[in-house]
Amino acid sequence: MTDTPLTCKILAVPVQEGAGRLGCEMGPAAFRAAGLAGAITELGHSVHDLGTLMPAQPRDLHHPNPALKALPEVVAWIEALTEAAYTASADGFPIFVGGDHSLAAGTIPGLARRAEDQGRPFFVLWLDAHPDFHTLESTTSGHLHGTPVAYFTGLKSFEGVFPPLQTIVDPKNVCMMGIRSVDAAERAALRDTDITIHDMRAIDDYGIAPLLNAFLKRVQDANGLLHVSFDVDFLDPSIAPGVGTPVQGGPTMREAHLLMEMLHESGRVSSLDLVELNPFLDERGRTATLMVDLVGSLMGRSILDRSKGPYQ
Ligand code: HAR
Ligand code: MN
Ligand code: MN
Ligand code: MN
Repeated sequence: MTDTPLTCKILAVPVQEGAGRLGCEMGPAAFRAAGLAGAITELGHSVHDLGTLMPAQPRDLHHPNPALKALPEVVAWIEALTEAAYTASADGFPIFVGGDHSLAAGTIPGLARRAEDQGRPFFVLWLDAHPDFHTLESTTSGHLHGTPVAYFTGLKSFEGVFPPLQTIVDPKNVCMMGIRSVDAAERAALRDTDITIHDMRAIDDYGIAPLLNAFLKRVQDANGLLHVSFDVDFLDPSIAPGVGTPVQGGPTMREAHLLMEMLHESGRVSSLDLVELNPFLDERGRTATLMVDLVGSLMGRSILDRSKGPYQ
């Protein structure tokens, strides 16, 4: 357990070209309006606002899959993000506020490169209804927010199109939770990876806590750094309607808080993506507010004082 005050560095990343619906570019503003910074400082941490990222200059890029949408624009974001994530992770606790989930195709490679510089194994906890494991060939929607995991785990499809990866994330170090919408091509591809996938069936069967504990133990044993990539559609849409691709049957509010509190207690989390919040689709800010509450749990808020350990 750790209660060391963190220096959180918040970077706003208004990318929405990776998603099929407009609105994610308003995500950073909604997080700000819902009090993200205050929820963190209230817990004794400090917040450093890194402002708003701008994409690189889009280049002419072509790919044989005609379904692909906004490829040059998304690649331009990924280029800027990789650099920004590498720089921001030199010290402190970076929080990347999106924006759609194509953001993770930039943040995770930048963070992985930093971890490698530091000689630390790098782990990813992927909280999402979707595995986002399409290749550039397999996606039929063409929405690039459905591809980042295939890219940062080193699948060949992206070579010569997305920026070259300086550090590939070992699929054995990736754990997905909350998965419940998997396209046929993803299902087939996931059979051949070493990614740990806890779909909703597994969560129903075992519960969040034992599944997460097993992964956290692996991170701990390796003295690893842990990045959490939190797609808002991980949550059940009854509590988090403000997303572009809602899928019924997700984790409850209490399951999500439990997960975030356990992550806090592990002391292992070193960076965070908050993605896919779509304020156009939200209801009176309730999704943004819930997400800020969940960040509070990740940053150390608990119902009772747990400093003497649980259930004393
Ligand atoms: N698998 C679907 C597609 O590729 C949905 C993709 C992703 N939606 C997200 N990301 N919100 O998790 O179009
Ligand atoms: Mn996603
Ligand atoms: Mn998703
Ligand atoms: Mn604590």
